[in-house]
Amino acid sequence: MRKKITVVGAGMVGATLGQRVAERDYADVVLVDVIPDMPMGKALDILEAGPVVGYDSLVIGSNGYAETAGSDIVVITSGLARKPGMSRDDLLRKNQEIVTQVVQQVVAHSPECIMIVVTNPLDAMAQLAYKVSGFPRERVLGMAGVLDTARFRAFIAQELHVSVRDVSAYVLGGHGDTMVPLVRFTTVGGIPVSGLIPAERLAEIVQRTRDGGAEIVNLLGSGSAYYAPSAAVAQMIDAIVLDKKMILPCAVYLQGEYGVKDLYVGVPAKLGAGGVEEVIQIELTTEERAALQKSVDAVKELVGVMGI
Ligand code: TXD
Repeated sequence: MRKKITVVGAGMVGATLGQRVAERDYADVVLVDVIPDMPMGKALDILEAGPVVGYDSLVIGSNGYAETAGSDIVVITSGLARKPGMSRDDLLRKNQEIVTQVVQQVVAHSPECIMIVVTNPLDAMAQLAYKVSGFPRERVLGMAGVLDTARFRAFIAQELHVSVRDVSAYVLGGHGDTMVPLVRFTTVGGIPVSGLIPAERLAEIVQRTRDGGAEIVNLLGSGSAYYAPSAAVAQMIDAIVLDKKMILPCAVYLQGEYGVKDLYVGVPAKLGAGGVEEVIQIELTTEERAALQKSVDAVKELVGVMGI
């Protein structure tokens, strides 16, 4: 049986993800959106690329959830995108409403699915999806760390004129201004980056990573990043569908790990067929711990405002 992957929100991230998943040729794809006919149009367009690109994935669009029934993975991208000058947190209330309604539908139609949340503010929306779904934490995770890490890796690779494949990096914490790039665990061909890039320059690269989302928003003029975000979600889906046991930074509901309880925070996690199979714990320095705490406090505040 082919897997079924539903993407709720057929906007920029959702539709691009639909294309990326269809091209993997290991699952059928359902795109759901509230805009009449739009998801059907995008789905048909992706389906019609199959003969040229060489995939047999079925791609269906819908304004409802009947077609999503029994999905193995559901990705939630529905919501409003950030506009220039708008913070992630401004989106909070509207997206809280949207995500609550969507999760209720998802649970009703695919009670066994693994949910990947993408809608911003990411960590708070993941927490909302977890609470509304009643799923175990293994089956509700958020995408942010893979994207943040990808940005960090891309900038380091450019700086050193090396392949992005040679750069490994970790980013902990919440998605946004409080993310914590772990320079200590960032290596180029196995060599710690701190020995390759002067500290001052490295600090600039870290800051650019933190502002990575805003940099794209400002350049685009309308909408926000979607090529790299959809690539990041697709990698998480690969890890789950192919049971790869990949260690990827994801937003996970912590239950004591890193000294954090009952909160979604970005941490390295092992992803496989069961979803989040393990939270990887790293010993942090005092400074890193303080930076992570700032991040935790920011998520706590949002979650408090949302009353969840
Ligand atoms: O790292 C990350 N987590 C992120 C998050 C990286 C990139 C984008 N990030 C966030 O994802 C962004 O801030 C937004 O909250 C979401 C989706 O971003 P995208 O750029 O795809 O936004 P679009 O193009 O506006 O698409 C959102 C779609 C749009 O077509 C709406 O009609 C639809 O969501 N929408 C709904 N679909 C289904 N059901 C409901 N209720 C609904 N409401 C809106």
